[in-house]
Amino acid sequence: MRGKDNLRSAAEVIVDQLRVHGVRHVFCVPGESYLAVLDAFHDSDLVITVCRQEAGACIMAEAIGKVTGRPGVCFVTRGPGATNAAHGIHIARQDSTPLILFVGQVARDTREREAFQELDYRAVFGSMAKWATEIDDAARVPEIVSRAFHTAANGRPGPVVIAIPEDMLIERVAVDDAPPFSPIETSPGPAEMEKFAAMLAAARAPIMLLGGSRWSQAASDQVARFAQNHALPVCTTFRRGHLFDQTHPCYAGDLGIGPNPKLLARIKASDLVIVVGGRLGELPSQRYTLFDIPRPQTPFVHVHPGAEELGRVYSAHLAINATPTAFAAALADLKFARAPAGDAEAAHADYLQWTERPTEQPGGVNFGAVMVWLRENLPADAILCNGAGNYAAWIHRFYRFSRFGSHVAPASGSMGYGVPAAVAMKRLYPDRTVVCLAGDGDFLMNGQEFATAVQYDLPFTTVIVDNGMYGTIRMHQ
Ligand SMILES: Cc1ncc(C[n+]2csc(CCOP(=O)(O)OP(=O)(O)O)c2C)c(N)n1
Ligand SMILES: [Mg+2]
Repeated sequence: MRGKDNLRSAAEVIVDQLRVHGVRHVFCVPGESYLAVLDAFHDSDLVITVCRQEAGACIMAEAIGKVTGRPGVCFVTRGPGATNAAHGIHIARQDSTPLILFVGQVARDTREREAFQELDYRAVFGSMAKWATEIDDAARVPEIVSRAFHTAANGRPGPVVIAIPEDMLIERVAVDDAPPFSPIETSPGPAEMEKFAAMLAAARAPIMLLGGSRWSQAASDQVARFAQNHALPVCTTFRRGHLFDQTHPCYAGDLGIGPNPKLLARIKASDLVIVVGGRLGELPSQRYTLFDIPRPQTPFVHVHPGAEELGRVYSAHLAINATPTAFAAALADLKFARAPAGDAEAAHADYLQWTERPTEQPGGVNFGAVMVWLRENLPADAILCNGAGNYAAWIHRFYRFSRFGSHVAPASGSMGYGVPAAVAMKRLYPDRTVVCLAGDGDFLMNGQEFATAVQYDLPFTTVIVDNGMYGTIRMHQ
């Protein structure tokens, strides 16, 4: 996109960096604060989705980050655009999703006068984003955007916010593109894997809990093979059911809200807990009651890609700073003096018994039966998207996810997620079946993105569980 003078506007440099770093999809709501970027979009081959509201746009980008492991990208205008987009930033933070939000900013010579729609994004997003910054110098666009990709995707992934002053965007500069980024794998050391093997070999009743991000289909398959070889029961934590094939004979169930009491009993009776990828936050830990803090009573292995998460809540007997992908790959090389053996068969039988048939429900519609129908009729690679509400309990209990990325939903428990996530999934995977499941309250929080789906001809099915109330809150009351 260089002119004859070999110069590019900063906006063009930004768009070129997106291309360099492998971005294909950008979600946005336009704003006069970043017109130069809109012009640069026009001349690029990026696939742009113009959304109805910034919360929807940012959630779409977050959903892309969730299933690809590479930062989703969103552009919004300053002030109200940025505060609307905060919805998606908070989800990316809690869900450990790589995401980059670009926010238009007032011109540099008007800053700090509280100019039109001005906000200090470092302050506003300081505690919500993994990094919040502003680009002052057009020549540093490649450096800062490159750092944003690395920061968003490495270690424990999260959201990055970059403010881009409108006058900076039109400056013309001669700069080189940054080299393409790729997420950095953190691998477990041989000594750690040896210790892990010894702990597993000594255990009579081990259980593995999968969560967090930085997974892939290959990693999920590697864990499944390892589990099968050692009869190791594997459960998934809240909203991470797609990390393990739930039809696999080692699948022990979903550890979230209202889990199978037999699964809880099994975890409490286990003599080795192996947490891979997740933080074991408030919901899967059953409000932090499952394990003692800081030192769990049960031998506890914690594998996490973010070093700062190890020891933050749980002081594990063995902490391994590794991505789930690298840890899963290392499992195949483990050597055991005595083959470990778990009780996967009984654990899976408990799971099947808990989920086989929908429970009796009052009223004309049994949502459990709807989920059982969906699990029997949807293709295995169908993608289910949802937000928050009591209705989601039936998804977790009765659906059987079998592929990585087939459940796209917020571990942060944010309403309004399903519709924008479904738009993003259909945009990313036009040939796959996408189903949005939403409560009546949930649907209307970002339901306007239905218009985006229609505009871009993105057909997906939405099932609205209409009980005429914010049922979750009624329940708590
Ligand atoms: C953005 C957001 N706002 C508010 C809440 C609090 N909240 C959690 S569930 C819920 C009600 C959901 O209602 P609905 O979507 O109709 O589902 P139901 O519980 O009735 O099945 C509310 C208000 C939330 N989780 N997220
Ligand atoms: Mg409702």
